[in-house]
Amino acid sequence: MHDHVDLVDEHSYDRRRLRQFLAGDARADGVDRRVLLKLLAAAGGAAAFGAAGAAPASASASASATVAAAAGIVKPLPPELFTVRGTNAESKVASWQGKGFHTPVDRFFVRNHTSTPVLDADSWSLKVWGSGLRGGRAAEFGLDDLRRLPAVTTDALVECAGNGRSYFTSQQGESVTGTTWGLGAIGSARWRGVRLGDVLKRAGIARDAVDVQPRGLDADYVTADGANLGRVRRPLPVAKALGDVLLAYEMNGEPLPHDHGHPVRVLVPSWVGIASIKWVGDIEVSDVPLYSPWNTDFYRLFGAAYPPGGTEPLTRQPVRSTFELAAGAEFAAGETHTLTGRSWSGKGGIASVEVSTDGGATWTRARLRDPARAHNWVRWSARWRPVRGGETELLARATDTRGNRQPERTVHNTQGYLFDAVVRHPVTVVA
Ligand SMILES: Nc1nc2c(c(=O)[nH]1)N[C@H]1C(S)=C(S)[C@@H](COP(=O)(O)O)O[C@H]1N2
Ligand SMILES: [Mo]
Repeated sequence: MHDHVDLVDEHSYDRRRLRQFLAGDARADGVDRRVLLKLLAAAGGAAAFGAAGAAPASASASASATVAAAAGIVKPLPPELFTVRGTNAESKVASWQGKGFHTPVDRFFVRNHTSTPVLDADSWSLKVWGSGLRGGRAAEFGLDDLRRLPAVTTDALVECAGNGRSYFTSQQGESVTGTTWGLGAIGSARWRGVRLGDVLKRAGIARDAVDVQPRGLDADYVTADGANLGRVRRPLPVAKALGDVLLAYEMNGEPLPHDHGHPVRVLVPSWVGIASIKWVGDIEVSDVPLYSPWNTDFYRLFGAAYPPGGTEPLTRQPVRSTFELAAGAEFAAGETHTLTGRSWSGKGGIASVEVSTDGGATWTRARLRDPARAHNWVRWSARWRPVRGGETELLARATDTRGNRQPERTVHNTQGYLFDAVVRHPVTVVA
Protein backbone atom coordinates (compact mmCIF):
# COMPACT_ATOMS: atom_id res chain seq x y z
CA MET A 1 0.00 0.00 0.00
CA HIS A 2 1.59 3.34 -0.89
CA ASP A 3 1.68 6.25 1.49
CA HIS A 4 -1.65 8.01 1.75
CA VAL A 5 -0.85 10.00 4.85
CA ASP A 6 -0.65 13.36 3.11
CA LEU A 7 -4.26 12.92 2.11
CA VAL A 8 -5.73 12.51 5.60
CA ASP A 9 -6.12 16.24 5.84
CA GLU A 10 -9.16 17.15 3.75
CA HIS A 11 -7.77 20.63 3.18
CA SER A 12 -4.96 19.48 0.93
CA TYR A 13 -6.91 16.51 -0.34
CA ASP A 14 -9.84 18.61 -1.46
CA ARG A 15 -7.51 20.63 -3.66
CA ARG A 16 -6.43 17.41 -5.32
CA ARG A 17 -10.04 16.28 -5.82
CA LEU A 18 -10.76 19.57 -7.54
CA ARG A 19 -7.70 19.32 -9.78
CA GLN A 20 -8.88 15.91 -10.89
CA PHE A 21 -12.32 17.31 -11.51
CA LEU A 22 -10.70 19.97 -13.72
CA ALA A 23 -9.09 17.22 -15.68
CA GLY A 24 -12.55 15.76 -16.28
CA ASP A 25 -11.67 12.96 -13.98
CA ALA A 26 -14.06 12.95 -11.01
CA ARG A 27 -17.47 11.47 -10.33
CA ALA A 28 -20.12 13.73 -8.89
CA ASP A 29 -23.51 12.04 -9.24
CA GLY A 30 -26.27 14.18 -7.82
CA VAL A 31 -24.08 17.24 -7.40
CA ASP A 32 -25.09 20.23 -9.48
CA ARG A 33 -22.27 21.24 -11.83
CA ARG A 34 -22.73 24.86 -10.78
CA VAL A 35 -21.90 23.83 -7.23
CA LEU A 36 -18.65 22.28 -8.38
CA LEU A 37 -17.86 25.36 -10.44
CA LYS A 38 -18.29 27.45 -7.31
CA LEU A 39 -15.91 25.18 -5.44
CA LEU A 40 -13.45 25.41 -8.30
CA ALA A 41 -13.68 29.18 -8.27
CA ALA A 42 -12.85 29.12 -4.59
CA ALA A 43 -9.86 26.92 -5.29
CA GLY A 44 -8.72 29.22 -8.11
CA GLY A 45 -9.47 26.71 -10.84
CA ALA A 46 -12.55 28.08 -12.61
CA ALA A 47 -10.64 29.87 -15.35
CA ALA A 48 -8.99 26.67 -16.42
CA PHE A 49 -12.34 24.92 -16.56
CA GLY A 50 -13.99 27.58 -18.70
CA ALA A 51 -17.71 27.87 -19.35
CA ALA A 52 -18.52 24.27 -20.07
CA GLY A 53 -22.18 23.39 -20.50
CA ALA A 54 -24.01 22.67 -17.29
CA ALA A 55 -25.23 19.15 -16.70
CA PRO A 56 -27.88 19.74 -14.07
CA ALA A 57 -28.45 17.09 -11.48
CA SER A 58 -31.80 15.37 -11.70
CA ALA A 59 -34.22 17.02 -9.34
CA SER A 60 -37.15 14.69 -9.56
CA ALA A 61 -39.01 14.46 -6.30
CA SER A 62 -39.27 10.89 -5.14
CA ALA A 63 -42.45 9.69 -3.55
CA SER A 64 -40.55 6.89 -1.83
CA ALA A 65 -38.96 9.29 0.61
CA THR A 66 -41.75 11.41 1.96
CA VAL A 67 -40.64 12.73 5.31
CA ALA A 68 -43.07 11.78 8.05
CA ALA A 69 -44.58 14.61 10.06
CA ALA A 70 -43.55 12.88 13.24
CA ALA A 71 -40.04 11.61 13.70
CA GLY A 72 -39.55 8.25 11.94
CA ILE A 73 -37.59 7.01 14.90
CA VAL A 74 -38.08 3.52 16.35
CA LYS A 75 -37.09 3.95 20.00
CA PRO A 76 -39.35 5.76 22.48
CA LEU A 77 -38.77 9.50 22.74
CA PRO A 78 -40.10 10.45 26.18
CA PRO A 79 -40.13 14.23 26.67
CA GLU A 80 -37.87 14.04 29.73
CA LEU A 81 -35.13 12.52 27.56
CA PHE A 82 -35.62 14.07 24.12
CA THR A 83 -36.71 17.14 22.23
CA VAL A 84 -38.11 16.08 18.85
CA ARG A 85 -36.94 18.33 16.01
CA GLY A 86 -38.52 17.22 12.73
CA THR A 87 -37.08 13.82 11.80
CA ASN A 88 -34.49 14.15 14.58
CA ALA A 89 -34.42 13.77 18.35
CA GLU A 90 -32.13 15.90 20.51
CA SER A 91 -30.91 14.43 23.79
CA LYS A 92 -31.77 16.52 26.85
CA VAL A 93 -28.44 17.49 28.38
CA ALA A 94 -29.97 17.46 31.87
CA SER A 95 -30.67 13.73 31.42
CA TRP A 96 -26.92 12.97 31.27
CA GLN A 97 -26.36 13.86 34.90
CA GLY A 98 -25.20 10.85 36.91
CA LYS A 99 -25.71 8.55 33.94
CA GLY A 100 -22.07 7.59 33.45
CA PHE A 101 -19.44 8.30 30.86
CA HIS A 102 -21.20 6.65 27.94
CA THR A 103 -24.60 7.84 26.82
CA PRO A 104 -27.24 5.13 27.34
CA VAL A 105 -29.03 4.35 24.07
CA ASP A 106 -32.35 5.42 25.62
CA ARG A 107 -31.10 9.03 25.56
CA PHE A 108 -28.64 9.03 22.63
CA PHE A 109 -29.56 11.67 20.02
CA VAL A 110 -30.86 10.62 16.59
CA ARG A 111 -30.18 12.52 13.40
CA ASN A 112 -32.13 11.10 10.47
CA HIS A 113 -32.39 12.71 7.05
CA THR A 114 -35.56 10.67 6.46
CA SER A 115 -36.56 7.89 8.81
CA THR A 116 -35.06 4.82 10.45
CA PRO A 117 -35.23 1.77 8.14
CA VAL A 118 -35.78 -1.44 10.08
CA LEU A 119 -33.26 -3.84 8.57
CA ASP A 120 -32.84 -7.56 9.11
CA ALA A 121 -29.28 -8.43 10.14
CA ASP A 122 -29.46 -11.93 8.64
CA SER A 123 -30.33 -10.80 5.15
CA TRP A 124 -28.16 -7.68 5.29
CA SER A 125 -25.00 -7.54 3.26
CA LEU A 126 -22.41 -4.95 2.41
CA LYS A 127 -21.31 -4.55 -1.18
CA VAL A 128 -17.88 -3.03 -1.83
CA TRP A 129 -17.48 -2.00 -5.44
CA GLY A 130 -15.90 0.47 -7.81
CA SER A 131 -12.97 1.41 -9.98
CA GLY A 132 -10.65 1.53 -6.97
CA LEU A 133 -10.76 -2.25 -6.49
CA ARG A 134 -8.22 -4.50 -8.19
CA GLY A 135 -9.68 -5.69 -11.45
CA GLY A 136 -12.81 -3.66 -10.68
CA ARG A 137 -14.30 -6.77 -9.01
CA ALA A 138 -16.95 -6.14 -6.35
CA ALA A 139 -16.95 -7.99 -3.02
CA GLU A 140 -19.80 -8.78 -0.66
CA PHE A 141 -19.77 -9.28 3.12
CA GLY A 142 -22.53 -10.53 5.40
CA LEU A 143 -22.59 -9.72 9.10
CA ASP A 144 -21.04 -13.13 9.89
CA ASP A 145 -18.17 -12.34 7.51
CA LEU A 146 -17.52 -9.12 9.41
CA ARG A 147 -17.72 -10.89 12.76
CA ARG A 148 -15.02 -13.30 11.61
CA LEU A 149 -12.58 -10.41 11.12
CA PRO A 150 -10.58 -9.08 14.12
CA ALA A 151 -12.92 -7.08 16.39
CA VAL A 152 -11.93 -3.60 17.52
CA THR A 153 -13.46 -1.57 20.36
CA THR A 154 -13.39 2.23 20.28
CA ASP A 155 -14.82 4.74 22.75
CA ALA A 156 -15.90 7.74 20.72
CA LEU A 157 -18.40 10.54 20.44
CA VAL A 158 -20.82 10.92 17.58
CA GLU A 159 -21.84 14.54 17.20
CA CYS A 160 -23.71 16.50 14.58
CA ALA A 161 -21.73 19.29 12.88
CA GLY A 162 -24.76 21.48 13.61
CA ASN A 163 -24.72 20.83 17.36
CA GLY A 164 -25.27 24.16 19.14
CA ARG A 165 -26.62 25.75 15.94
CA SER A 166 -29.53 27.52 17.69
CA TYR A 167 -27.04 29.72 19.58
CA PHE A 168 -26.02 31.46 16.35
CA THR A 169 -29.51 32.95 16.51
CA SER A 170 -30.23 33.20 20.25
CA GLN A 171 -26.77 34.46 21.28
CA GLN A 172 -25.40 36.12 18.18
CA GLY A 173 -28.59 37.30 16.46
CA GLU A 174 -27.63 35.56 13.20
CA SER A 175 -29.81 33.53 10.90
CA VAL A 176 -28.77 30.04 9.85
CA THR A 177 -30.48 27.10 8.15
CA GLY A 178 -30.84 23.58 9.52
CA THR A 179 -32.08 21.76 12.60
CA THR A 180 -32.14 24.14 15.57
CA TRP A 181 -30.12 22.01 17.97
CA GLY A 182 -29.15 23.08 21.46
CA LEU A 183 -26.07 21.18 22.65
CA GLY A 184 -27.70 17.75 22.82
CA ALA A 185 -26.83 16.52 19.31
CA ILE A 186 -24.03 14.43 20.73
CA GLY A 187 -23.54 11.10 22.45
CA SER A 188 -20.67 8.94 23.64
CA ALA A 189 -20.61 5.20 23.17
CA ARG A 190 -18.39 2.14 23.17
CA TRP A 191 -18.41 0.94 19.59
CA ARG A 192 -17.34 -2.52 18.53
CA GLY A 193 -16.81 -3.65 15.01
CA VAL A 194 -14.11 -4.16 12.42
CA ARG A 195 -11.67 -1.79 10.83
CA LEU A 196 -13.01 -0.43 7.57
CA GLY A 197 -9.43 -0.78 6.34
CA ASP A 198 -9.49 -4.54 6.95
CA VAL A 199 -12.65 -4.85 4.88
CA LEU A 200 -11.25 -2.68 2.10
CA LYS A 201 -8.06 -4.74 1.98
CA ARG A 202 -10.08 -7.94 1.78
CA ALA A 203 -12.15 -6.43 -0.99
CA GLY A 204 -8.93 -5.78 -2.91
CA ILE A 205 -8.47 -2.03 -2.68
CA ALA A 206 -6.05 -0.91 -5.38
CA ARG A 207 -3.03 1.35 -4.94
CA ASP A 208 -4.63 4.08 -7.00
CA ALA A 209 -7.89 4.28 -4.98
CA VAL A 210 -8.49 7.85 -3.78
CA ASP A 211 -12.02 8.00 -2.32
CA VAL A 212 -14.19 5.60 -0.33
CA GLN A 213 -17.90 6.42 -0.21
CA PRO A 214 -20.22 4.55 2.16
CA ARG A 215 -23.93 4.89 1.43
CA GLY A 216 -26.91 4.32 3.69
CA LEU A 217 -29.88 2.02 3.04
CA ASP A 218 -32.36 4.64 4.28
CA ALA A 219 -34.65 6.32 1.75
CA ASP A 220 -33.53 8.96 -0.76
CA TYR A 221 -33.24 12.39 0.81
CA VAL A 222 -35.54 14.90 -0.84
CA THR A 223 -34.95 18.55 0.05
CA ALA A 224 -37.71 20.99 0.98
CA ASP A 225 -37.55 22.29 -2.63
CA GLY A 226 -38.22 18.79 -3.95
CA ALA A 227 -34.71 17.95 -5.16
CA ASN A 228 -33.93 14.27 -4.78
CA LEU A 229 -30.35 14.03 -3.58
CA GLY A 230 -30.36 10.26 -3.48
CA ARG A 231 -29.26 8.16 -0.54
CA VAL A 232 -27.13 9.64 2.21
CA ARG A 233 -23.45 9.22 1.26
CA ARG A 234 -20.23 11.10 1.68
CA PRO A 235 -16.73 10.25 0.47
CA LEU A 236 -13.82 9.72 2.83
CA PRO A 237 -10.27 10.22 1.59
CA VAL A 238 -8.74 6.75 1.27
CA ALA A 239 -6.06 7.59 3.85
CA LYS A 240 -8.76 8.24 6.43
CA ALA A 241 -10.74 5.15 5.41
CA LEU A 242 -7.63 3.03 6.05
CA GLY A 243 -7.06 4.70 9.41
CA ASP A 244 -9.17 4.73 12.58
CA VAL A 245 -12.56 4.23 10.90
CA LEU A 246 -14.77 1.34 12.05
CA LEU A 247 -17.64 -0.59 10.60
CA ALA A 248 -19.46 -0.88 13.94
CA TYR A 249 -22.00 -3.58 14.75
CA GLU A 250 -22.25 -3.00 18.52
CA MET A 251 -22.98 0.06 20.62
CA ASN A 252 -22.49 -0.06 24.40
CA GLY A 253 -22.25 -3.85 24.34
CA GLU A 254 -25.48 -4.49 22.42
CA PRO A 255 -26.18 -5.04 18.74
CA LEU A 256 -26.43 -1.65 17.07
CA PRO A 257 -29.98 -0.32 17.67
CA HIS A 258 -32.17 0.41 14.64
CA ASP A 259 -32.00 4.18 15.01
CA HIS A 260 -28.21 4.17 15.17
CA GLY A 261 -27.58 2.14 12.04
CA HIS A 262 -28.56 -1.48 12.63
CA PRO A 263 -26.97 -3.76 11.66
CA VAL A 264 -23.78 -1.88 10.68
CA ARG A 265 -22.71 1.75 10.60
CA VAL A 266 -19.54 3.61 9.80
CA LEU A 267 -17.88 5.26 12.81
CA VAL A 268 -15.38 8.03 12.15
CA PRO A 269 -14.06 9.20 15.53
CA SER A 270 -13.94 12.98 16.06
CA TRP A 271 -15.24 13.87 12.62
CA VAL A 272 -18.59 15.51 11.97
CA GLY A 273 -21.45 13.04 12.48
CA ILE A 274 -22.35 12.91 8.79
CA ALA A 275 -19.15 10.94 8.13
CA SER A 276 -20.51 8.11 10.28
CA ILE A 277 -22.98 6.70 7.74
CA LYS A 278 -25.69 4.54 9.35
CA TRP A 279 -27.31 1.44 7.81
CA VAL A 280 -24.40 1.16 5.41
CA GLY A 281 -25.35 -0.97 2.41
CA ASP A 282 -22.56 -0.35 -0.03
CA ILE A 283 -19.20 1.31 -0.24
CA GLU A 284 -17.85 2.69 -3.47
CA VAL A 285 -14.08 2.59 -3.76
CA SER A 286 -13.00 4.91 -6.51
CA ASP A 287 -9.81 5.69 -8.39
CA VAL A 288 -11.25 9.11 -9.25
CA PRO A 289 -12.44 11.65 -6.70
CA LEU A 290 -16.08 11.44 -5.61
CA TYR A 291 -18.51 14.17 -4.72
CA SER A 292 -21.89 14.00 -3.06
CA PRO A 293 -24.20 16.76 -1.81
CA TRP A 294 -22.79 15.99 1.66
CA ASN A 295 -19.28 17.18 0.79
CA THR A 296 -20.25 20.02 -1.56
CA ASP A 297 -23.50 21.86 -0.72
CA PHE A 298 -23.49 20.67 2.87
CA TYR A 299 -20.74 20.34 5.46
CA ARG A 300 -18.51 23.12 4.23
CA LEU A 301 -18.53 26.61 5.72
CA PHE A 302 -20.25 29.23 3.55
CA GLY A 303 -20.77 32.87 4.43
CA ALA A 304 -19.26 36.34 4.36
CA ALA A 305 -16.07 35.23 6.11
CA TYR A 306 -15.49 32.30 3.75
CA PRO A 307 -14.54 31.80 0.08
CA PRO A 308 -17.48 31.82 -2.39
CA GLY A 309 -17.31 28.05 -2.85
CA GLY A 310 -17.03 27.48 0.85
CA THR A 311 -14.21 25.90 2.77
CA GLU A 312 -12.88 22.39 2.36
CA PRO A 313 -15.27 19.67 3.61
CA LEU A 314 -15.66 19.65 7.38
CA THR A 315 -13.81 16.96 9.27
CA ARG A 316 -12.90 17.45 12.94
CA GLN A 317 -15.26 18.93 15.48
CA PRO A 318 -14.38 22.05 17.53
CA VAL A 319 -14.35 22.47 21.34
CA ARG A 320 -17.75 22.60 23.06
CA SER A 321 -19.11 22.47 26.61
CA THR A 322 -22.47 22.10 28.26
CA PHE A 323 -23.90 22.04 31.74
CA GLU A 324 -26.10 19.04 32.50
CA LEU A 325 -28.97 21.34 33.24
CA ALA A 326 -32.26 22.38 31.73
CA ALA A 327 -32.56 26.01 30.63
CA GLY A 328 -34.04 28.03 33.49
CA ALA A 329 -33.08 25.49 36.18
CA GLU A 330 -33.66 26.77 39.72
CA PHE A 331 -31.16 26.90 42.59
CA ALA A 332 -31.78 27.82 46.22
CA ALA A 333 -29.82 30.82 47.49
CA GLY A 334 -27.55 30.26 50.50
CA GLU A 335 -26.97 26.59 49.70
CA THR A 336 -23.98 24.90 48.07
CA HIS A 337 -24.74 23.23 44.75
CA THR A 338 -22.62 20.98 42.59
CA LEU A 339 -22.82 22.04 38.97
CA THR A 340 -21.93 19.30 36.50
CA GLY A 341 -21.22 19.33 32.81
CA ARG A 342 -19.22 17.89 29.96
CA SER A 343 -16.64 19.28 27.51
CA TRP A 344 -15.17 17.77 24.37
CA SER A 345 -13.11 18.50 21.29
CA GLY A 346 -12.54 16.76 17.95
CA LYS A 347 -8.93 17.91 17.96
CA GLY A 348 -7.68 16.39 21.20
CA GLY A 349 -8.63 15.63 24.77
CA ILE A 350 -9.87 18.31 27.18
CA ALA A 351 -7.11 19.90 29.27
CA SER A 352 -9.09 22.36 31.40
CA VAL A 353 -12.56 23.77 31.96
CA GLU A 354 -13.47 27.08 33.59
CA VAL A 355 -16.88 27.97 34.92
CA SER A 356 -18.50 31.35 35.55
CA THR A 357 -21.65 31.76 37.64
CA ASP A 358 -21.91 35.52 37.22
CA GLY A 359 -22.46 35.89 33.50
CA GLY A 360 -18.76 35.76 32.61
CA ALA A 361 -17.36 38.34 35.04
CA THR A 362 -15.30 35.87 37.06
CA TRP A 363 -14.13 32.32 36.36
CA THR A 364 -13.03 29.36 38.44
CA ARG A 365 -11.55 26.04 37.38
CA ALA A 366 -13.90 23.10 37.24
CA ARG A 367 -12.77 19.75 38.61
CA LEU A 368 -12.27 17.26 35.80
CA ARG A 369 -13.71 13.81 36.50
CA ASP A 370 -12.21 11.99 33.53
CA PRO A 371 -8.75 11.92 31.98
CA ALA A 372 -8.16 13.82 28.76
CA ARG A 373 -8.69 11.37 25.89
CA ALA A 374 -8.99 12.02 22.18
CA HIS A 375 -12.45 11.31 20.68
CA ASN A 376 -14.03 11.50 24.16
CA TRP A 377 -15.46 14.05 26.51
CA VAL A 378 -14.63 14.81 30.13
CA ARG A 379 -17.21 15.14 32.85
CA TRP A 380 -16.55 18.00 35.26
CA SER A 381 -18.04 19.60 38.33
CA ALA A 382 -17.88 22.92 40.14
CA ARG A 383 -19.29 24.10 43.48
CA TRP A 384 -21.61 27.08 43.59
CA ARG A 385 -23.14 28.87 46.55
CA PRO A 386 -25.36 31.64 45.23
CA VAL A 387 -26.06 34.41 47.74
CA ARG A 388 -28.86 36.49 46.28
CA GLY A 389 -32.01 35.51 44.43
CA GLY A 390 -32.58 36.45 40.79
CA GLU A 391 -31.64 35.52 37.25
CA THR A 392 -28.07 34.77 36.25
CA GLU A 393 -26.15 33.00 33.53
CA LEU A 394 -23.79 30.05 33.94
CA LEU A 395 -20.93 29.73 31.46
CA ALA A 396 -18.42 26.95 30.88
CA ARG A 397 -15.42 27.20 28.58
CA ALA A 398 -12.94 24.46 27.78
CA THR A 399 -9.45 24.27 26.37
CA ASP A 400 -8.26 21.12 24.65
CA THR A 401 -4.86 19.44 24.81
CA ARG A 402 -3.86 21.20 21.58
CA GLY A 403 -4.57 24.63 23.07
CA ASN A 404 -7.88 25.17 21.25
CA ARG A 405 -10.15 27.21 23.49
CA GLN A 406 -13.79 28.15 23.12
CA PRO A 407 -14.21 31.71 21.83
CA GLU A 408 -16.79 34.27 22.93
CA ARG A 409 -18.28 34.29 19.46
CA THR A 410 -18.28 31.87 16.54
CA VAL A 411 -17.73 33.33 13.07
CA HIS A 412 -21.05 33.02 11.23
CA ASN A 413 -21.62 30.45 8.50
CA THR A 414 -24.93 30.19 6.69
CA GLN A 415 -25.66 26.59 7.65
CA GLY A 416 -24.77 27.07 11.29
CA TYR A 417 -22.06 24.42 11.57
CA LEU A 418 -19.33 24.10 14.21
CA PHE A 419 -20.77 26.51 16.79
CA ASP A 420 -18.08 26.54 19.48
CA ALA A 421 -18.61 29.78 21.39
CA VAL A 422 -19.17 29.73 25.14
CA VAL A 423 -22.89 29.22 25.71
CA ARG A 424 -24.73 31.38 28.27
CA HIS A 425 -26.99 29.11 30.28
CA PRO A 426 -29.83 30.97 32.03
CA VAL A 427 -30.76 29.88 35.57
CA THR A 428 -32.83 31.30 38.40
CA VAL A 429 -31.66 31.64 42.00
CA VAL A 430 -34.56 31.37 44.40
CA ALA A 431 -34.11 33.37 47.61
N1 LIG B 1 -27.61 6.61 6.35
C1 LIG B 1 -27.56 7.70 7.13
N2 LIG B 1 -26.46 7.91 7.86
C2 LIG B 1 -26.38 9.00 8.66
C3 LIG B 1 -27.42 9.96 8.68
C4 LIG B 1 -28.59 9.69 7.91
O1 LIG B 1 -29.58 10.44 7.91
N3 LIG B 1 -28.62 8.56 7.13
N4 LIG B 1 -27.28 11.09 9.44
C5 LIG B 1 -25.88 11.48 9.73
C6 LIG B 1 -25.77 12.59 10.65
S1 LIG B 1 -26.00 14.13 10.00
C7 LIG B 1 -25.38 12.40 11.96
S2 LIG B 1 -25.11 13.72 12.98
C8 LIG B 1 -25.20 11.04 12.52
C9 LIG B 1 -26.11 10.83 13.73
O2 LIG B 1 -25.93 9.57 14.28
P1 LIG B 1 -27.01 9.01 15.33
O3 LIG B 1 -28.37 9.20 14.76
O4 LIG B 1 -26.64 7.59 15.57
O5 LIG B 1 -26.85 9.82 16.61
O6 LIG B 1 -25.49 10.04 11.57
C10 LIG B 1 -25.08 10.31 10.26
N5 LIG B 1 -25.28 9.15 9.42
MO1 LIG C 1 -25.31 15.67 11.56
